Amino acid sequence: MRCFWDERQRAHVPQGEFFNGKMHAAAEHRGRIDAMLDAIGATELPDDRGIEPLQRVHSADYLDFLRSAHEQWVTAGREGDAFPYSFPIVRRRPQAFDRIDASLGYYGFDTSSPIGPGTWEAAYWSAQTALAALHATLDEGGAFGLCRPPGHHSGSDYFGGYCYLNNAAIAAEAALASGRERVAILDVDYHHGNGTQDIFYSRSDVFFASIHADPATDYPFFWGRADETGEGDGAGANLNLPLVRGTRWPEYERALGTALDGLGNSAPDLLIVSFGADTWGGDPISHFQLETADYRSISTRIASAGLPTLVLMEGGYAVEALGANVAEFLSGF
Ligand code: OKP
Ligand code: ZN
Repeated sequence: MRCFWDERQRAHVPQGEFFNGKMHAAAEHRGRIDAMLDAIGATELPDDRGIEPLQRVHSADYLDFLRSAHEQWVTAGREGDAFPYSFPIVRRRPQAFDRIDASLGYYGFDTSSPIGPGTWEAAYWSAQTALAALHATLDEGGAFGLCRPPGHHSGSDYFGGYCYLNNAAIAAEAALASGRERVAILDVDYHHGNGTQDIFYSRSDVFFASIHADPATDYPFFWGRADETGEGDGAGANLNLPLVRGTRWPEYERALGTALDGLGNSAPDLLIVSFGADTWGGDPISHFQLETADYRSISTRIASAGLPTLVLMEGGYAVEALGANVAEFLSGF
């Protein structure tokens, strides 16, 4: 399986994240990259397909914000990473902002996702990596994009959950733009892919299925319940399968069967897998109990759907096992 990766994805160097009332070392750090690169071997560089594929998913004002946010932060006299700290709890309306503080809270939904001087560059090349792997998949039936930063928590006009650009959504839109009629996205990260869900919630051409920790107990808390099934044209095209903390392979396998049946019924031309290895038992921020060998079982089941399949990296924070878990997952294809 061809693997894509660009060294410019290292430019995002989060200085920390805020939760439980204090700063912690960033879970989504560059050590993850080396763990994965060591395990998967040779990678290829993405081409630069420009901003247009990003614009199919993200609003122009959000892209302008993301590109300039850290510079605005510095101009405002701040040091270190730009962090949101005040959020519009009431429903938002479009408005112009003069303060970077306001923009950060408007476009960001948590305090885990700092914007540093290299965040735009890294997120841009993470998205280009997804696009390169998409085109390899369209040509050859499958590929892996080592996306970092990840993407599935980012919506059309928001960042959060270590995600700034939604790589899976950008790949899905590019596939549609190049003539595919229907795409399915299967999200097997531990956390619900709220950004991807939001982007396609009222669309019938992109089916979204997600297996994740129940938002009753886990981040991102405000999305991911089973009764979120899509709306308008997208009614029935969103399938959430929340699972309890402590989930092991037997229960996971049942949910995977349900997800594959659901997305199979949508008759997609292409499957995009948002893959997180944070379902592993030893993950430092997550609470499922999958084992390394289970990743091959998951991917074997996915591969048996017989669809062209693009795998994109999302989370996975146990650096000591990340390489093995990713390699095990890819081995099933
Ligand atoms: C990103 B992905 C830790 C709080 C951190 C952010 C989690 C982001 C997960 N207790 N919250 O889906 O792997
Ligand atoms: Zn995750």
